[in-house]
Amino acid sequence: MQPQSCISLGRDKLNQLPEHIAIPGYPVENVTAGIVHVGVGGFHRSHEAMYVDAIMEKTGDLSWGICGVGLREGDRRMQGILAAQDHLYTLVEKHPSGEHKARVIGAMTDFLMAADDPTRVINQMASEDTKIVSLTITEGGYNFDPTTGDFIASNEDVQFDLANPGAPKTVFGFLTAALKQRKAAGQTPFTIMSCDNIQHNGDVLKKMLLSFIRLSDGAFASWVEENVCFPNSMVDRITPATVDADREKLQEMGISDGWPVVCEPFHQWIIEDKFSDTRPLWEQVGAQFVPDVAPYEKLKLRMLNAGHSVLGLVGSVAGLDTIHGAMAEPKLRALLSAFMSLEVMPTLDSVDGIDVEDYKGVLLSRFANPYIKDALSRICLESSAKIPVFLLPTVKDNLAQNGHIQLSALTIAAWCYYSDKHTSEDGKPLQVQDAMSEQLHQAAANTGHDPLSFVKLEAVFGQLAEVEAFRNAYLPLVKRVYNGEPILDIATSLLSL
Ligand code: CS2
Repeated sequence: MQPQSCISLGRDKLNQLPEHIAIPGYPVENVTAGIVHVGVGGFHRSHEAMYVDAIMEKTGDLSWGICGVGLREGDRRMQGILAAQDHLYTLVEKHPSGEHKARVIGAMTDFLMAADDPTRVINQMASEDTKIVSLTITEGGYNFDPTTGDFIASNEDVQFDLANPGAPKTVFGFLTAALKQRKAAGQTPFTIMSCDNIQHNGDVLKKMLLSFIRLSDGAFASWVEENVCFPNSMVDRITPATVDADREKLQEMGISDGWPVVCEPFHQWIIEDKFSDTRPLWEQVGAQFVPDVAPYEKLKLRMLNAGHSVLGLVGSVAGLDTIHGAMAEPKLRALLSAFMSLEVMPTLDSVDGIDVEDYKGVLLSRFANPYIKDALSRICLESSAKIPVFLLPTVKDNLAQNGHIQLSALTIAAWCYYSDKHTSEDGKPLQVQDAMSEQLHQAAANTGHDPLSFVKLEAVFGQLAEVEAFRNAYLPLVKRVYNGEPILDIATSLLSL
């Protein structure tokens, strides 16, 4: 039940909130949108929107607000809830000490559902006030073939957009329509900024968008290529899915918020300083602008994201539920630590100002924060889009330099078991949410007849199954997992070799 002193979040109630909840010091009603963001999930709200809120607080320049856009029907619930609270929401940082720091974020001006009014979304992007269109559309949203890196032109929605350029469905259709308007009006185009966990995320986005545009208009593609900037960036902040307990905790703190965001205190944003037009001075609130983001991206994707996948896949098969729970299991923590040191670190490039050993130490303590309660199910969802980006590049580099691959191979064997059985080794049901779940399941279910069946799935693994050194590492491990040897014992045996 809502305690009497609990205030429902809304612009006119901000001043009534208890003191321990920080509120914007700027007039939220005066914020105007300079950014359109596609894919408003927890991560966007804990990261870019937080930086926007911070820069508005610091400088008083209120022209960098964010108009959110939802492309998927699944976004409608959040859109409705945020609209009802004037697009305000609470960001709760959970510190390892147990302290919860709450702040209302005033960065968002609006949230449009693209399917309801595609023209409005196109016009919003095309408006001269929009300097940046940013995206968090997940690794799978870029529509590239993970083995060739090429744009998948046969995708149904892509074909739809080619036939219906005025009412598109994909992000590529919207960006194209809006950029065409900007060009026709003789205006400077907006910057297109990817905030997804993909190596060279800006370059990949540029390649995909240009491939899409070339399908209908080669000359316009050349204009986009010459005039639009797509900065690469490394984004980082662990943001678990919001659960009811988070809403209840906020009610105890005196605020009723339909969809708060919870996250760790740590945040990092490293951006290539390459913008088509002006940009917020995010360096004044902790972001770092650098000429080359690649080594930072590589470090983060291979250490943090792949580290998460190791804990997620091996931990789920071992019957664990959360990242901090996995870290509390000494065998799994040792596996993760060895994975980072033996398999990832030898493939990294040196990064200015970062000591990789220190980076690893910080990561291990971030993962161990017991208040974050990051579910392994969140980590494991859409693994078919994540593993080729997070883990397989490390395996390929190690194969090329005769490096260590066993711990990666064990993680892939765990993923095979997970995809086949949809349960942990002790029979606990595991949630499977993956665009390729059917193909993964079929390939994995054939392991009894052909132990390489899972890794022969070329759409995910390319030609990996043909590499002898990989087969030699993987085969005994997948057999041991299927023979019922506890996965954490297998991990331990690999570490003591
Ligand atoms: C996670 C990321 O989705 C995943 O598998 O590794 O969401 C991770 O928590 C963020 O990238 C942290 O910055």
